[in-house]
Amino acid sequence: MSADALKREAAAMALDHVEGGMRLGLGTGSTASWFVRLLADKVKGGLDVIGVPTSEATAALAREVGVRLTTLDDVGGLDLTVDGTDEFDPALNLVKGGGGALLREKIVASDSERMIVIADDSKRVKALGAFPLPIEVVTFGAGATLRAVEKAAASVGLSGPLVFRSRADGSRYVTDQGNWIVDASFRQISDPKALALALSGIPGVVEHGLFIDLASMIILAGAGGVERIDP
Ligand code: ABF
Repeated sequence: MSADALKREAAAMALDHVEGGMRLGLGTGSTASWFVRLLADKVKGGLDVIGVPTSEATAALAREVGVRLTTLDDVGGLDLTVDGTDEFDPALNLVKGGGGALLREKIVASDSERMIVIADDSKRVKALGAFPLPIEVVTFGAGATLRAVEKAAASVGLSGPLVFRSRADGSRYVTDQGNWIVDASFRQISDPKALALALSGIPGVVEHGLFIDLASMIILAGAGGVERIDP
């Protein structure tokens, strides 16, 4: 089965956890896009839900397929967020942000009662870090922020190249919030909580892609079928 078919399988299983009247966080990325599309089919069949998108891309997709949208300000908290991930470890710590939406994704996930992560089995790792950690930084003094990130990483025994994410045309990638992203290749992050703490204290760092204690469960699609992984 192709990776895309696996992503669709995981997204379909997540729908089993959606009930009428729910306020949903709508994730970003190709797996989360399957969830939005399949959710729209249920909406056409009469399911009454409302969603808060985690990116402009997801907002556009939701509008295209007919999923009703609102904002975190207006909805007063979310029942469930369904989102993808770049990596997850045995403790269900996540690395997210490959799609550039980590800031809104973390805000939405943090304002949800539950977060279901949908993934194909390529995202499962013993330790986070093979996927470069996205770190969202303000554009002012970004050079100084990078030096501070290097120091913070070193304080927890990590080092590795820090690269500003760029677009295909070579220009700086800019997030929906107008910030830049640094991809940090730490290779193996043995203590994600310690790194998250060290990064969160840096003035120019808006957010990082370590999602600690946010995932309520993983729905994982692999060659052997779809399985639910709980903390
Ligand atoms: C998004 O899903 C991002 O945080 C993450 O990078 C992406 C995973 O992408 P995909 O589902 O396309 O593999 O939430």
